[in-house]
Amino acid sequence: MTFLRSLATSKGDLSSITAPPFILSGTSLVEYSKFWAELPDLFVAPTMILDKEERALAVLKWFIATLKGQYTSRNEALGSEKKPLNPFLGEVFLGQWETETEGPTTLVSEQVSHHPPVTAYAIYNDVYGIELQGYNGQKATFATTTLNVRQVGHAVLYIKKFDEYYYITLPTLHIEGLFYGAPYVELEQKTLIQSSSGYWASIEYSGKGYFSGKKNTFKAKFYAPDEDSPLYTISGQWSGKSTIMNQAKKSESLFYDASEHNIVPLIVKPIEQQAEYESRRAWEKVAAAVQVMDYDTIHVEKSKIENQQRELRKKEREDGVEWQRRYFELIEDEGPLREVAELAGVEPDENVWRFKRQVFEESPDSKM
Ligand code: HCR
Repeated sequence: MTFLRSLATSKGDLSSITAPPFILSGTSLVEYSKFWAELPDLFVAPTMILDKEERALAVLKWFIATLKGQYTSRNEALGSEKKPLNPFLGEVFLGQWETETEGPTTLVSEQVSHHPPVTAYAIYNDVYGIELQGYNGQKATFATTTLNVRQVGHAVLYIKKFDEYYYITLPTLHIEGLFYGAPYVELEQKTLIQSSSGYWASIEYSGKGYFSGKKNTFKAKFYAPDEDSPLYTISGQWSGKSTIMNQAKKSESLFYDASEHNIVPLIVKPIEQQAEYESRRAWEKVAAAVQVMDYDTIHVEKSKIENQQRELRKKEREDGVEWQRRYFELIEDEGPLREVAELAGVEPDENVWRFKRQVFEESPDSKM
């Protein structure tokens, strides 16, 4: 009950929620950017497709494939959703996927704001010339026993060979099962994926019982530029199987089957080689205490980090300086991104977090 009360008074800031220890995770939210590219073959697949329509469909397939990791992986691995550690300003998470066919795919994720919390990320593969950049924060509201979470931010996928952008909005979600101490995520409302080529898709989510008796279901409509009727409709479970229907031919076939794809583990530097602002090194003692449910140590070690951060902010205020983000900068949103957002009918953000790739590549952090 104390926990539910803390949710009710959290005022939209997820970081202020005090969760009971059995719902705590030893993983920081800054790590969650990795869920975008745990299937590197699907991430790079669109770069090899010459036909615009087929390429936009491959982007849609990759996006659907990312959802299982993003929204159900903690449940599958740990039995329920957990409250991730609340990243501190300047916390960085770095890693690389290395596969024989796709070569290296690099991840750079950084906490660029603490109040409100915002994580920015860049994921790129130079062998295939593809890059994803994005940022997200969350706004939460609590209703009876459900936590509603609206995601703020967006992701943009860029394919170099075709100079093509895909503007991706993020789904709203809610956390169920809180009353029983077994939280899980359900997606709701929709995602838009708008390509600069004009092709676009709208994906509508629902939980168990709305579209069908199954959980994690979606219905997507895929449109050609300036068309009102969809070329394809895709439906099924994003954590399982989905099928695609060609609307003209009325023919149906398999679109995606999550059980046929295994995630590629991200390679992260050993903790001893990480800088002190890298996530797993910074949270090492808290994560170890979470593992063995040593609540006193969790509290002591978390407080050390929080106090250190408070001291840093105080010093910055005294010196009249602002924290310098390492690998991202806030820039005015101009050019192609603004255009794709407008094509998607989405109000473009005034400012967006952009990856400073050169700064990253010239830093020791980029050496794996
Ligand atoms: C809502 C959530 C934190 C935010 C997580 C986000 C939205 C972060 C960006 C990723 O790209 C996608 C993503 C996936 C997660 O599913 C989502 C988290 C699920 C739970 C967590 C809450 C803060 C946890 C609250 C837990 C209860 C027990 C208080």
